[in-house]
Amino acid sequence: MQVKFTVIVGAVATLLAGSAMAQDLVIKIGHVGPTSGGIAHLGKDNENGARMAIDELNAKGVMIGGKKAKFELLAEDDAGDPKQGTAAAQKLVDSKVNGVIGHLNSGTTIPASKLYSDAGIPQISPSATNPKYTRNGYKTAFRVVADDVHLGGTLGKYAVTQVKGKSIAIIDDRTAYGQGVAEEFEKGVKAAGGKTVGRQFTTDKATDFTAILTAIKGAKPDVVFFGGMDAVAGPMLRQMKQLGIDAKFMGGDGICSGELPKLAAGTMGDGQVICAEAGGVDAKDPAAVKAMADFRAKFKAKFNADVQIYAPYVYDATMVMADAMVKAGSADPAKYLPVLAKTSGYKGVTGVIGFDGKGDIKNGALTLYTYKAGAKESLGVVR
Ligand code: ABU
Repeated sequence: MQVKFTVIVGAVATLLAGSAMAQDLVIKIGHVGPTSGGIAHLGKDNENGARMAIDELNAKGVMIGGKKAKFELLAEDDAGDPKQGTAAAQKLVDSKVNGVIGHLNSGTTIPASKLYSDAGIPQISPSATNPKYTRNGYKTAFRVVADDVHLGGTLGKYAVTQVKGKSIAIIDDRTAYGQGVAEEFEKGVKAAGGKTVGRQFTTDKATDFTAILTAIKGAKPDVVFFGGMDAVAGPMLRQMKQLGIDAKFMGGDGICSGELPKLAAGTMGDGQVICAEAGGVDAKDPAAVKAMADFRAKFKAKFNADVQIYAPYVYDATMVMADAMVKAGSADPAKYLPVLAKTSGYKGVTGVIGFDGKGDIKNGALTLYTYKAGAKESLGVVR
């Protein structure tokens, strides 16, 4: 009799546990970045930022609308290619994801944003800086970083007023990001009264820059600005050294990685490179500095890798999306999207996050960096 009773109690407990599990709310978060190709190290950095947020949310046991949320990461590789970007986006739309974090590149983020908008799926890019992304009128498009108008314009002014560049050459890789940030940089140089002496173009897959660097050398620049990513900037720096071009080298967030010194194979002079991350925390705010330092330490412990550029922004973007779901009491995109759009004063590891009417971060920061002895060194935060 006792044995029978124990079996029945056990069966009821199993049924109850099963029913509780069935009550869990499964929330699919898509992430897209280039985890293959020349900037796979940046794509993996971003993807790990999302993984860290998802693992923490699940460990915390977040409740949404009275149900325990179980977050699942659907990670896609777009190789930084616009066509693969839209294919990855379609796959996530077909999988009925609740939201998307990504993509990494402007050239993939912009075309993908139409698909997410058509499907009503909120998208937060942690790193795409081309202004067009949030200027297409899509209510589903958000970003947690400053844009290229801010980034390129500030760097252009800095090249003239701080670096004291007298003859500034500009190269870009013809991508949505590279071309856009170079154009904004040129506007910034001109607005500050500076002079540009050469404009050259390459691609995001090129490895030989002899022809364009030789043309630039003839113009005797004291600053070379490159609109593009670190995988191209590194070999370009090597070839500048080989050709005897002794100029400062500037770029936007795409070159501002921990990997750049390795990609340049030790050819970067101390203080030669100046770049800007499209975000950052103010050194005068010790709590914010500590939060970022703690994030970097946790990231290193979890993935045995240092943050490259945007992992903390991906982490914050994922957390902001989850926060909107909690506040809305729903992971249904139609229900939490209006709450996400009203995000204001969210304290993340990358600073305070709120969105303006376009979906851009309000009061976005930039952090200027240089490299000394192969390590990134902050030159300060500007807004
Ligand atoms: N913002 C630099 C890297 C990503 C992009 O905008 O293409």
